[in-house]
Amino acid sequence: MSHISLTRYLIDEQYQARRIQPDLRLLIEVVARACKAISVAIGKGALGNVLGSADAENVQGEVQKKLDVIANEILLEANEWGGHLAALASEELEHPSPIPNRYPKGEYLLLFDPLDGSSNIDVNVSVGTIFSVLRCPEGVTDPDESDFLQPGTRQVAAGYAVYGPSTLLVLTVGDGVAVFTLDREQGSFVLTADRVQIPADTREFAINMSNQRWWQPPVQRYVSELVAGRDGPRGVDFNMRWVASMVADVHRILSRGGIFMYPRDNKDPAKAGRLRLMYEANPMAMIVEQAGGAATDGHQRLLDVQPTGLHQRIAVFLGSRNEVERVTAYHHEPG
Ligand code: AFP
Repeated sequence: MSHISLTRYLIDEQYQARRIQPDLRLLIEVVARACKAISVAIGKGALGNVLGSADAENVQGEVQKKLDVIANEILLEANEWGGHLAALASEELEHPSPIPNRYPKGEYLLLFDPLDGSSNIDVNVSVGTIFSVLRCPEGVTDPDESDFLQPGTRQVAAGYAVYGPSTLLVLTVGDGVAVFTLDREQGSFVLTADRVQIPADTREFAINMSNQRWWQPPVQRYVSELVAGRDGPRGVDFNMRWVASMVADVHRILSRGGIFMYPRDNKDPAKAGRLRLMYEANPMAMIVEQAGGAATDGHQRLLDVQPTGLHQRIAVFLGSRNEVERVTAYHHEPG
């Protein structure tokens, strides 16, 4: 079966579905090319002097891995000169990065987590890159952080690359979810699945159980029912997976269903959760909804949340619609 390329898919979305503008097509192709370069760097492993700590901390106060820095630099360099962006933001940078004055500017804002799951990189477990695309507000030529603070419903595109046994690019421009596999011989992403759908029901959940004692009551109830299995109120057994790379857990759910949870917990009451809204939760929520799933923060639809900070954290429940709706309903019950 001859697979169409990412470029052909984007051309069809531009001319047939009339869903995207040329600059957005260029943006996505640039990000895909950067993900190919990141995949090559990761693939070298210990042979490429890319593993281990970078002996530096990022804005989150987390020790950076060398590949966090490498992936961030690849994405920044690839995107600054093309003329498609007004500015970009990264998990690794405290403030948005402006487009240098020597380059033309465009109408889009790009946000990304350059290397998600970096605590897994040194043990050879799948990691990824997550990205989100917004429009720069009309008439704004030098966007600042406030121009990025748009709800997830304003995203014009979202995607992730997962660097696993194969390297995949998963993308939505609002017309369903497409999966591209990197053909390493050709050096190009080719379409291997389109209009992916997440089953509404599942018997598989993903959560870091070691935080259980700090969960709030609705999550305690929901997970204990899953663990009780056929002997409990659900009447069936469930399985658990936790890769601790969001891209890997979300891709499994996109592929066969499931529910992914990173709730807020009382371990650090000041933190609203671990995952970041703008460049982890929102892009994944757009993808999951485009695939027929659901995504909430336990109380409301994630894509409706009005951001208050570029690096704000939020609780995440996403995946098979019926399970996300159940655990969200538990948050709305009294007591
Ligand atoms: P790192 O990038 O620091 O490894 O964090 C990955 C992540 O943001 C997300 O990809 C995982 O789902 C989650 O954190 C794992 O968190 P725990 O290590 O607390 O399970």
